[in-house]
Amino acid sequence: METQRTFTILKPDAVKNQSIGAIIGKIHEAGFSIRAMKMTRISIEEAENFYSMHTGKEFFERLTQFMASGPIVVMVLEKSNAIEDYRKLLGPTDSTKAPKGTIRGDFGTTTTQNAAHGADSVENAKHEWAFFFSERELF
Ligand code: 3AN
Repeated sequence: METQRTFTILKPDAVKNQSIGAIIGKIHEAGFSIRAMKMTRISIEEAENFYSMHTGKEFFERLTQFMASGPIVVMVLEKSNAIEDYRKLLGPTDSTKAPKGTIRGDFGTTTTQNAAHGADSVENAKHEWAFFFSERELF
């Protein structure tokens, strides 16, 4: 299987709970290498844009307010089959249904506060990391 890249956000809950070290450890243990990483933040408008596919849904305001509520850590991860394997490592969207051993099972608490985001396709991953990283920040 050829090498693939994915994009992840460690969400404000993970940073606030001091879980980012453990999550990065789990990411490394699962065989991903980190090709870009930074701590940053997004505005509510940027969060609305990032999650525009969920505009109008019952949880949209909660989600965008939460994503803009504090620092986040953004990363580009590389591995064979990275998109699918990282989503498996994340577990399901609802943290309460995520098995132990997954990132959301171990570090998330709800459906909104679910510790991390993972891109769902190669195209979306590239689009998402291009918003956060310049060429010189990608390795
Ligand atoms: P995933 O991140 O598992 O791919 P998406 O893309 O469907 O899930 O949803 C994006 C984000 O929106 C989720 N990570 C979660 O924080 C939030 N979200 C999705 N569905 C719900 C829901 N029913 N209630 C609350 N928040 C939700």
